[in-house]
Amino acid sequence: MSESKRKQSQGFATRAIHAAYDPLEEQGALTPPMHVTSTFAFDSAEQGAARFAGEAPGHFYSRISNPTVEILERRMASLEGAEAGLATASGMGAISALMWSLLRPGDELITDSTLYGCTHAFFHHGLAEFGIRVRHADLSQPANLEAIIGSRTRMVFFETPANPTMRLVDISAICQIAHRNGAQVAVDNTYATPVITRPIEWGADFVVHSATKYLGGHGDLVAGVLVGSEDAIRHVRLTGLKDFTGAVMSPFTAFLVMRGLKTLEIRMQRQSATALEVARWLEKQPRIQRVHYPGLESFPQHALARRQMSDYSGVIAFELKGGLAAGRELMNRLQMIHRAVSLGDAESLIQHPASMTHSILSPEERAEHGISDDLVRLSIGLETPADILADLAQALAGSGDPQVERNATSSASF
Ligand code: 3LM
Repeated sequence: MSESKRKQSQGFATRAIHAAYDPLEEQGALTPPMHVTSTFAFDSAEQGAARFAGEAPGHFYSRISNPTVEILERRMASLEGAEAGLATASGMGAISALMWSLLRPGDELITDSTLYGCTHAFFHHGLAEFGIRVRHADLSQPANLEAIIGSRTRMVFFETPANPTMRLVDISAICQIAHRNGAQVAVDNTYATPVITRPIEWGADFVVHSATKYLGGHGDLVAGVLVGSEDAIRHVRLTGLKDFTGAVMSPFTAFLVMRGLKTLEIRMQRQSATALEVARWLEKQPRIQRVHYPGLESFPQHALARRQMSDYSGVIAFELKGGLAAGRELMNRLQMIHRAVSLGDAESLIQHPASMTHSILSPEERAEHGISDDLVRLSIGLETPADILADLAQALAGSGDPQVERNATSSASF
């Protein structure tokens, strides 16, 4: 078997550790060296000109490409099953570089009605100001896309699972409708990661990530990744990234994300297993109104989850009886689980979407997008599962500790 054939057939975890890097080409250094440099010297003026013209390979300035960042880009392309990758300064950097590169005034973008708050703001309060028509529909029902897609629709964008409601979108069904109408599809795969869902395999043209979350996995960086076809990624690199946003990833961040990727598969397996256990437990608690987790048999799209996801990820959304006040009380009583936004870290994190990650939406927008004031989001970490359950149990029961009581009744944290 040839070297390249052997590498293509390697398993996910192997590629997450080895893809796109050979230590023997770097003096045996097991870990890819960090190329901490802004610029690259040329052999000759002619070589520099050829690199600028795209006629010769090689780096020339780290806002366009960097050898350390390139290893991560190629590794992520391998993991997502895409031709090429692009690393960015944040998840928002990846989404904005993509959209600024591909959309023109007069084009239409159709998004799912449930999106991360800042993505929603960028589309509906940002792009819409620049002559791009932005419309949204509940894409968990593909017929809704069929009803509004038109000749001006250039791009369809959604998250699956969606932040924060965990609602799923059938990637294959949406791609078929979009492609039939000449539109491309971009999927935000932050929640599932390529361990669980690989949207390109279901027909998507682009995948974006907030690498801040599971890919990095340790809550110590902000980063983004975009993957797609070779030609499209080159276009985004040379326009959206180089000229329009400049939202480039540093080599140090690339080093940290690659360190995270080495354990991505086992972290996703562990976090998914713990989340399923916690979701099942929460569902049985009398004070819990409803649990939204794709792995539960009660989840309305459980059949789609089983088809499209190989596991169910580590995020659970739920509502308590007693609404917002009860959710606030639960959050304030927790002793180990941190009250914090973001997700996918080793630490379990809990947050309140309406007043935190989705506070940029107006109350009317939140209502329209299915984000109730009662919803609480829990990102399951890598702690011992029994300790996560114990913390939730004591918080739900009420500890009676006067300090905790004070925290529980304080409104300061909202
Ligand atoms: C959050 N989310 O807590 P960055 N796409 C998805 C996301 O969840 C996010 C982004 C893109 C959260 C961040 S809220 C102030 C903290 C599905 C981020 C944006 O630019 O890397 O943060 O990614 O849900």
